[in-house]
Amino acid sequence: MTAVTIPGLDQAPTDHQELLAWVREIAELTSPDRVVWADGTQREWAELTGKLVDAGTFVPLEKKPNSFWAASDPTDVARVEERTFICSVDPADSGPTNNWVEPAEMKATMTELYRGSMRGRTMYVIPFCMGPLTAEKPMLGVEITDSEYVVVSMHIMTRMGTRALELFGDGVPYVKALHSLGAPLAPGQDDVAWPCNDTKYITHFPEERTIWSFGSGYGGNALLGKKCYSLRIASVMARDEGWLAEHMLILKLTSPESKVYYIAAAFPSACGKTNLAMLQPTIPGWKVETLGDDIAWMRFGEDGRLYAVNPENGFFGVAPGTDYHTNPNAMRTIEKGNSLFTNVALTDDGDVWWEGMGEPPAHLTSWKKADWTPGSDEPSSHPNSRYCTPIEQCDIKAPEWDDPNGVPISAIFFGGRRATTVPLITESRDWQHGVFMGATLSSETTAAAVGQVGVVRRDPMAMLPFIGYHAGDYFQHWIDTGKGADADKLPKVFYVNWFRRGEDKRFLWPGFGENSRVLKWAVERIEGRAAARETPIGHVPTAEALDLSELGAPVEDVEASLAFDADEWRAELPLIEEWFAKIGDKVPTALRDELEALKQRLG
Ligand code: GTP
Ligand code: SPV
Ligand code: MN
Repeated sequence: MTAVTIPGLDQAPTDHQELLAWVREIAELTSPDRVVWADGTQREWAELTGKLVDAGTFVPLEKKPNSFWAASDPTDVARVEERTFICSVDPADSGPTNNWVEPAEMKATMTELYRGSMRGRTMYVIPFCMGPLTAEKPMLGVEITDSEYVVVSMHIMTRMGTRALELFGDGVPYVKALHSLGAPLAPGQDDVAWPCNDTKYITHFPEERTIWSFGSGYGGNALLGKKCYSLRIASVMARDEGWLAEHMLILKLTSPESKVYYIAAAFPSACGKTNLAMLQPTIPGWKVETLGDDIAWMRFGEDGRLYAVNPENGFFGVAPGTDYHTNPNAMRTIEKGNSLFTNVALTDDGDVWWEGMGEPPAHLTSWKKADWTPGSDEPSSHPNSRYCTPIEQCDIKAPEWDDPNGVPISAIFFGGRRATTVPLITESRDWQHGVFMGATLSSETTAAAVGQVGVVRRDPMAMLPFIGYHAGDYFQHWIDTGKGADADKLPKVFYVNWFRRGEDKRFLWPGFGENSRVLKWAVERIEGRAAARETPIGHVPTAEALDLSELGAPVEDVEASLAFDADEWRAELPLIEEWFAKIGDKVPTALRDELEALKQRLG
């Protein structure tokens, strides 16, 4: 049998036979017009962004250098949790929180979808590395995609191209990640600005460390190094190898005495990670620098402390609500250019605009590509619209953000979006209690995933859509992580809620830069200096224990944000029980003990 000839297929910049065989197999299945290996150069960026402008996918911005505006298909705007699958060999390994289909059946279904799915398009092969290239064991992957938007986004979000390919070798593990828009073009058929398919699958084969994605061009569904690899597949690797892959920002906090603390924080999607990671403190003498805004990989160092690395190379941040008041550091980062903006509004003079930026201009082009004026019924930007920008150009990046050894974590924050019940900050009693706080974390749903917004659900460790295996086993893994460690060296665990509301529905706590006051209290607790009152749910500061100097908000609001209400928490107990019932037999005994103890304390 003669091999199929596809231009570019035989011009690979590697002689890695196993990789070449996979690339050939996919090319033969998907039938692209040509194959291109992404090299990650500026020339490639210029060529592909040019191609996207010609296709009508991108509009170059007049006001920001080397930056582009894109509007997606209105149906392809967020992660699709309903269409996300963990196809473990044993369904029990996928657990009650994931969708599961038998792997062979899923492969058969998706193979038919992929057959010819790249016709009329270019198939790109993107070698990439999550985390520093200089890591002892670099975390490699290859994404095959037929989307130029994905290639240029991967330029920002990952270390990719030649510098990653150089790290590949015989027997060096890498994750295979296959992506197709599912929008083949017949000869002469005109393309659309945002090709995609109504049928979508975001599928993971955890034992094979393989990802198959079909039908969506949106970030979390298509940039497969991000949630698919760095959380769903990596959480399985982490379970097997004794580390943690978490949906966490990493920040560096320096006190007025020049003492450094690294803090990791897990909040569900669109609940404040990027904003906290780039926080500009309002209290004098304190400094925050950023290491990462979405994902942390953590493992114990030789000194027994937990060290965190950010696997990403860019920020894929929620645009609405971001401005010079809330997140000046993000604004300064995107101002430098080299950024992509998806589903925000376009101004008439070639800049981007979104809700939260202050007074809107008299006329905009909305994310739906329609005329928009301040009187319009709908927002100009989709609530999950995003900017995509390199960490490298963030003025407040910590110099050690790219250190393969990571940074030692002093505190872990879990947090959610709750209008009631959950105080501004609560310190856990110990690691096991902290794991209980994380495992029972609740939050109102947001626009970051397709579905209803504002519904309270349990989102354990902010990982509900990202745990690549059984949630009960994942909780046990967290418990075990603490058991093997020196208790004094473990991070202290806190539970925060920036989103509590007063009776008039207003946020009680001003948030954003003012959250520095909460960070200060947490590190003072670590130092044994700050006061707290003991409540049945943990240690909560009194208003006096927080530094409230020159805070604009009324002290009654701060007190209300810190309130512990036993009735509200008693009402929470059946919800936690229901959640544990869903997880079933695999809820660790340690967490059942914690629930019993909480019940006792609540009386
Ligand atoms: P993902 O990128 O989806 O994982 O989101 P994220 O967790 O990084 O959330 P982000 O920081 O982008 O914030 C999401 C939304 O929450 C934005 O609209 C912010 O303006 C808002 N937000 C962030 N921090 C605060 C805060 O301290 N208080 C209030 N009220 N809103 C906040
Ligand atoms: C999230 O939803 O948590 C995000 C955006 O960070 S996405 O890349 O779509 O996952
Ligand atoms: Mn996220």
